[in-house]
Amino acid sequence: MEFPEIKTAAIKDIYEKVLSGTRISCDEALVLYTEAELGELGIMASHVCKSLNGDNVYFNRNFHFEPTNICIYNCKFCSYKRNINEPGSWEYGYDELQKRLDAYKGKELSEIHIVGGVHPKRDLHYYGKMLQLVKKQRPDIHIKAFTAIELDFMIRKAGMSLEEGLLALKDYGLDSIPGGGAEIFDEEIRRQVCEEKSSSDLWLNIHRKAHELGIPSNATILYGHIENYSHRTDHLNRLRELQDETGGFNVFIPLKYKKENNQLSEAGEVSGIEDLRNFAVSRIFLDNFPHIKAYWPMLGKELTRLSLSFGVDDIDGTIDDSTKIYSMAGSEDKAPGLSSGELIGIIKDARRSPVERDTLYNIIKRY
Ligand code: V47
Ligand code: SF4
Repeated sequence: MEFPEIKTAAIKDIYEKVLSGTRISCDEALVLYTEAELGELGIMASHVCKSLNGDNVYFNRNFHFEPTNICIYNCKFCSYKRNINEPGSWEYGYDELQKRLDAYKGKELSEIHIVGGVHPKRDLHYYGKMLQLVKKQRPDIHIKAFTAIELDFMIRKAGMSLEEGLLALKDYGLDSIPGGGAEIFDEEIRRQVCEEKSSSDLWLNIHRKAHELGIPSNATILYGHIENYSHRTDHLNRLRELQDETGGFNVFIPLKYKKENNQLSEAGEVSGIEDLRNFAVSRIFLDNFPHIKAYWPMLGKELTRLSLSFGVDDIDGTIDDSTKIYSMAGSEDKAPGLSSGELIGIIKDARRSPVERDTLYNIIKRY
């Protein structure tokens, strides 16, 4: 087949593979990162995206509950972490959770996302009771909670094995695991940006075990700091291999590094073009991930709109002023919240079909 609009032979070969549904290699992903024009990436990524999801772009109705920003770790990219009693630290317990749930009484909602710092004094049972509280009040909503890093600590603190801990949390009400804590799997870069954090192998093992026990999960990458394209490709490859093994990942979420108020600020932030490039290569490479999510509180509304032409089919949820991870790192939205009407507007602007979903991508309503 001739592709007159495509410049180089290497890209033409990859283009043919992508159009015929053939998996690309790590070397080919590197070629895409380094040589492909943005337009070429958009065409390939949209092809993969539409072959998996048609015109659908998903969103959900959710809110975030962040129990604490007190954390035993010191990731260099983190703007959020505080020590116990440090100004700006917070701890929200059962009463605050109850208040948040009360505020949603009678309102449409399909998910609560619970994530926070690794508090030195809290174990699995403390958090398990939070899950119980949510399930008691709202048995209808899905609980997506705790990154692999939080899980590792709270399970060890409770003196349990990984399997015992995950099963206990499932009993308490855990439905799925969010994608945070993956950061960057390359051991040398991970050492430089978050040395103390659970290792890459441990992150992957926790997700593997969760999948085996019937707990689905999400995956992320933190990109745009000191890593290079090979590190990103290696990260994607480790995820693709695990997904081949278990099939338990729902969605991949590239998280753009934001530079305010943290120790990596000198790395700066990558451009919007780089964000689009990264969405597209991720979509093309991760052929076994059903969905790619643009997390709008981090990207802003304009880039989120554009990402829909670069392989993205999910723009997360209404969130409702409830996450501080990005606002503290310099995102333009200080109190993130978009109504479902605004989310639908963003999707329609890209001439795609808005679909409200639950956490597992079951369709709730088409607009
Ligand atoms: O692991 C921390 C990231 C993650 C910064 O699963 C930063 O649906 C950018 O994982 N700049 C936690 N990113 C959030 C997360 C997440 C978010 C939305 C949806 C889902 C999901 C998961 O936030 C951390 C880290 O990678 N992060 N600091 C920063 N300065
Ligand atoms: Fe703690 Fe998470 Fe911040 Fe790392 S990114 S310091 S684990 S809150």
